[in-house]
Amino acid sequence: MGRFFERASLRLLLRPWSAPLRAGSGGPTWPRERTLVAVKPDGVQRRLVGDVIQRFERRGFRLVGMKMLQVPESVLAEHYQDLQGKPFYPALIRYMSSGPVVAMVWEGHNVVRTSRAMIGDTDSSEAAPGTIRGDFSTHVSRNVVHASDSVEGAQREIQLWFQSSELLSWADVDHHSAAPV
Ligand code: DAT
Ligand code: MG
Repeated sequence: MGRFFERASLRLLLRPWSAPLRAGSGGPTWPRERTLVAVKPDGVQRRLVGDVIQRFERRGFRLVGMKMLQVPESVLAEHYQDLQGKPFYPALIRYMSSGPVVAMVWEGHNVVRTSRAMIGDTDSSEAAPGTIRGDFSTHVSRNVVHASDSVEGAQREIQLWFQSSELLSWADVDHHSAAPV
């Protein structure tokens, strides 16, 4: 019996993060979608980190990784590889490496698509009020926040920015009925 539980919990620990999560017995299954969100240097300097986190928490997403870092240019070059050759690329790399960034991994149903809606249009002047960029940014080159734009892109970016040991899987506990320790 003990062996069984040992093996079961080992399986749980070793499950890759992209594997489907079974919610309760007979409940629905869905992939644990994750995305990379980063508060850019202008967002950190303007004290907007808390606001960004609050929006994702209130929406109901699960924070599974977070760190503050000065992003190396080599990481930014890979992160923005599709934009190499654009006239604004050198300025983008200079700006993104100019100060600390707060990088997060958020998890939840359709988190990639929903977080793109939450951050708003790339061009701040097109970003709807109520979105992060629509509320806090006036120029495309200082648009406060990054969020991955596809599920495949998110997987690539998360692997680029985070070690797997920096990502924590956790489950909700019913704190009202849990016995105090
Ligand atoms: P997003 O950040 O919405 O995914 P993107 O991937 O097209 O947008 O571009 C990455 C970043 O590059 C964007 O957040 C800000 C900068 N950028 C994009 N277009 C720009 C432009 N026309 N002028 C200056 N910076 C730009
Ligand atoms: Mg992008």
